[in-house]
Amino acid sequence: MDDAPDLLERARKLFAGPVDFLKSAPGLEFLPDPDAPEIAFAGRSNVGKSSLLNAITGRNKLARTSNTPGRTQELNFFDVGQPLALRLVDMPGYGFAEAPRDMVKRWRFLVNDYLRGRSVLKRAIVLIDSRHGVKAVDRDVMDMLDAAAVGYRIVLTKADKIKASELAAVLEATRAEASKRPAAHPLLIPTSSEKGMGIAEVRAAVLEDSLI
Ligand SMILES: Nc1nc2c(ncn2[C@@H]2O[C@H](COP(=O)(O)OP(=O)(O)OP(=O)(O)O)[C@@H](O)[C@H]2O)c(=O)[nH]1
Ligand SMILES: [Mg+2]
Repeated sequence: MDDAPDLLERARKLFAGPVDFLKSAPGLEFLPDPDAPEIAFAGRSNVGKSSLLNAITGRNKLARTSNTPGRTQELNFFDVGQPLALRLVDMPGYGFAEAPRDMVKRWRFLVNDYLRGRSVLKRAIVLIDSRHGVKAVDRDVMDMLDAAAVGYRIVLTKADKIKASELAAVLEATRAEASKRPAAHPLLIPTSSEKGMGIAEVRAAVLEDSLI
């Protein structure tokens, strides 16, 4: 971990530079050419994927966020750095009960097929809401990633919404789950997009993963 401060600083500089929306892909046939490393943000609807993407890029309205689950319905690609260093992918959420069944099915296939089959995907970031911990749908996605040998990091979101003692407990429980999973990174990152907690660490993790 000797290079950790260096990585934090490099990541800070990278994300302070150009970040541009590239395209929205409603299906796998619309994916951009696989010409840059990709890091994808996955997680249940409303967990805070788009908000985290905005927080790490320091841009409030880059990715659309909403109180209503199901805001993000396509794979959205964002180019980071000039020259292009990496691509962030904001994904539709899973486990969204109120959406029409066929729509949910379509998103699930899109997310799963992308995660399983994308050659330039370096790592997925699986977001877990600190208030709720790991749910059955999260386990389904992690099972799929483990089976496909796609590495992923677990990031806890909305840490500002719970007490420090509750955060410590959910971190411990989530760490115990992660340790049993072959493709999960052992280090968890607690975050708050609202308060800026853990954001520098996520930037560094994304940069590090892009270099794999
Ligand atoms: N307090 C707090 N609220 C947050 C945080 N992150 C996100 N939210 C709120 O949670 C709601 C959902 O955030 P989004 O970023 O749109 O969630 P998403 O995972 O992209 O949702 P879908 O696109 O529907 O899958 C919004 O009202 C955000 O303002 C956080 O760190 N703290
Ligand atoms: Mg979203």
